[in-house]
Amino acid sequence: MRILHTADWHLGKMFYGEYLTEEQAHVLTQQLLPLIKEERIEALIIAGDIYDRSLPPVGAVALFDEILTKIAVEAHVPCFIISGNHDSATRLSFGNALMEKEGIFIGGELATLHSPIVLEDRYGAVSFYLLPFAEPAVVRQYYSEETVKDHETALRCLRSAQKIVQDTRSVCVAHAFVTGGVPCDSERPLAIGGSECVDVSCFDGFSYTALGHLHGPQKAGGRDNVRYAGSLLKYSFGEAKQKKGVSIVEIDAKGHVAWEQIPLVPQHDVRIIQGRFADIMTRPEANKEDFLLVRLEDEEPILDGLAKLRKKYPHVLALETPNRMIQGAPERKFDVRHTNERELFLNFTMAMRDGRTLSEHEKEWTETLWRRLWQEGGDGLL
Ligand SMILES: [Mn+2]
Repeated sequence: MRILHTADWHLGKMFYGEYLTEEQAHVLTQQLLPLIKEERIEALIIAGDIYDRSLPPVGAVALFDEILTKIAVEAHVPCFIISGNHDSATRLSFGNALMEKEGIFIGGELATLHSPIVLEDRYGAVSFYLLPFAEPAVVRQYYSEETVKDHETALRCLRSAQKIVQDTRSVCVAHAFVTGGVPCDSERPLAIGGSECVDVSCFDGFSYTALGHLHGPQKAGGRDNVRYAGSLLKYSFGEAKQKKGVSIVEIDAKGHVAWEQIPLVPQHDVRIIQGRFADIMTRPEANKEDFLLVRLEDEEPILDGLAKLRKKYPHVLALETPNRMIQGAPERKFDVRHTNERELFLNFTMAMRDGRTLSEHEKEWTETLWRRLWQEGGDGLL
């Protein structure tokens, strides 16, 4: 069976004040949907965080509606969806009993999870177990299970509450932080205090586990058959170097798994560019429309830097000036009473610039200033 595993779409995500809905629509309609046919996909999995927030903006709901309809009506591929920590399980589950008839299976509310959904391919049955994200307190109360105290015990409880079908081939869909995983800047922690981690042994016995939550594509707990597909797009500048995409998973007759990661390429990439202002403004740049973080290496302040940069790069979303930042609070060893004004200025400059002294050009320039101050009667000020 060939499965397309994707996760963490975060529809309705706002990135530095810009909605990414158009970008998301582009990769979903122009790249992900065509893959279903091209790769002869027999089942699609979306492993949580469909939306970026529990009450998503209307544009995000309209996009998800369009994509789901195309999956069911045009592609005719069964689709398994679970809610993640960003979704509202109840809202995501709207109409799920009706949609099951069209092959769309949504795991959100605990009340609807009783047994796996079984699909057939030419080798026989493959069972899909949906384990949506749920707060430990919710699981403990719903199942009256006092032993549920953290995310791991909650997940084990959800798993054991499902009727197990005797089969050789099975797929688990979950939204969790498996111990040892590498997080990035755009995931919201699952637990504040206490452990958000679950051990990979929670997924023992499944042929493949399709995970959501971590936004970088990776295997979990060192196992090739327990994987994060990663998010649809880059949702922070910390992810600038990551390659986003979907996993295509093939389960053979015996339940062995092979997988391949297929990249998704957005219209506007998320990138970091670095250099001196004058250089960045004059050098040739191919993708000026990308979403950019600009790291200016200049020591001197650039007046209206962001506005000037945006004339060339319309989507500069963030600006950093690392060489102008003060690292920690420097110790001030000078004695104001026994220091003349020039030494005082030099010491102040060094304190503000992490110990770097004046360049020759700056020395010349400040010397001119001192002279002007003296000549114009500035001695009264000093
Ligand atoms: Mn997520």
